[in-house]
Amino acid sequence: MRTQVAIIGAGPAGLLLGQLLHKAGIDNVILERQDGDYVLARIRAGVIEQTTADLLDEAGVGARMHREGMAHDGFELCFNGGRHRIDLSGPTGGKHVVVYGQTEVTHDLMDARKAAGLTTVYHADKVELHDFDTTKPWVSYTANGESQVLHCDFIAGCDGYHGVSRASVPASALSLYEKIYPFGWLGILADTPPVAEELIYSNHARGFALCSMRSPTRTRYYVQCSLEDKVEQWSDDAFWDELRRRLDPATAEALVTGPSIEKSIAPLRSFVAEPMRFGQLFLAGDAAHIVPPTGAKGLNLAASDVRYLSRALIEHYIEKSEAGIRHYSDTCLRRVWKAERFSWWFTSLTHLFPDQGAIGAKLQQAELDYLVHSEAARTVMAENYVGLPF
Ligand code: RFL
Ligand code: PHB
Repeated sequence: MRTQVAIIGAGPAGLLLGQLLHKAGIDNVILERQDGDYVLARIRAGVIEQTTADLLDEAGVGARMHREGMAHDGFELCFNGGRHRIDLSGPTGGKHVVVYGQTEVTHDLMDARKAAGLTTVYHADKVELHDFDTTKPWVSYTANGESQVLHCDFIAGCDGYHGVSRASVPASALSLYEKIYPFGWLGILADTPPVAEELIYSNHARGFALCSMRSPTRTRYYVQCSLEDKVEQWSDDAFWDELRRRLDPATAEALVTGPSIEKSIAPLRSFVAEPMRFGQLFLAGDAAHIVPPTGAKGLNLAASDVRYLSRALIEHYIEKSEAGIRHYSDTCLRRVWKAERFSWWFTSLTHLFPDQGAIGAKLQQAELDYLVHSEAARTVMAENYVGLPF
């Protein structure tokens, strides 16, 4: 088989890239290790930045997001027993975010890919990348037990943190930056009405909590937990009790609980691999960088890489210019590092760190108090939360 761009991974990064390239008349094939249902079953991101929403529109897959997604122009910070609103649209000239699950984005992209008749090979096993330091790269894999070869001009590594793409690059060509946080997030999904109209990020002496949602009837809540915790140890009742303890009394009182329909623990990590291009191989999304979820930047960063990469490839094929390809890594990384900084800072401000001591807690309280009472600080928060401009 031959294609112009071989895309490894059918997560949001790979699917969105495939759709944008297809719209520009560039042929692409996606190789995915899992099946579509597995990809759709992963409950992950919930907050879409305006620029990501614009890109989904550009790819022609934004209609359902506009219909069913919930535009939020603020969120709340909870600390010291009270809730304080951070306005997003005032300080940013009317920008907002859209609360719409990653599962739904992926669904919309899969539907569009199917409707366009584009090739996605699910259950692609033993994917290996070859000769990407030449102009004739190729990918080998097995499908239905048979060995296959995909010849291409470029390879887009959109296969997440544990994928094969970054692992195929010689270690000596990579610089890795990593921070592992000493806690995780225990998340649950429930068919209950959201406790408030907007998201609530809570700093509490027992640890961080987040009240998020997927729809007016479906909620997504998180509590900071120990890395040693196992999901099975957390009954629904234990989760709800812990969440209530970490909210202010009025919010705790208003919380509607119910049986969980999903429960999982995610570790928190900051990670960047530099550069993001090796000859004809490009890394995009979680394959190149991870942020802790506080601030909801992961999916949005994946979309921003894909925006740069699709434009670079369109420039190459249509305008016969190599400038976008040459600058891809540097351009992405400038934006990546700013999102890394924001996600690290927001995590540091809201979580309980084992070594922070009494002084650490007091310093967090002082910064939160400053944040909600300073227009300058609120503007910095809003500008980063809605997504920095391109
Ligand atoms: P993905 O989604 O991991 O997809 C990679 C795909 O590649 C496949 N793959 C392979 N295919 C072929 N061969 C191989 N050898 C392969 N190895 C892997 C995988 O099966 C998979 O289908 O990466 P992508 O596309 O870069 O997308 C990144 C986002 O998924 C991620 O950044 C976000 O989910 C992060 N995130 C959030 N981001 C936000 O923007 N807003 C949020 O509110 C938000 N909340 C979250 C999050 C991530 C979380 N977890 C669980 C890590 C909340 C949580 C709890
Ligand atoms: C979510 O709804 O899953 C979510 C929302 C905001 C975040 C992280 C996750 O900062």
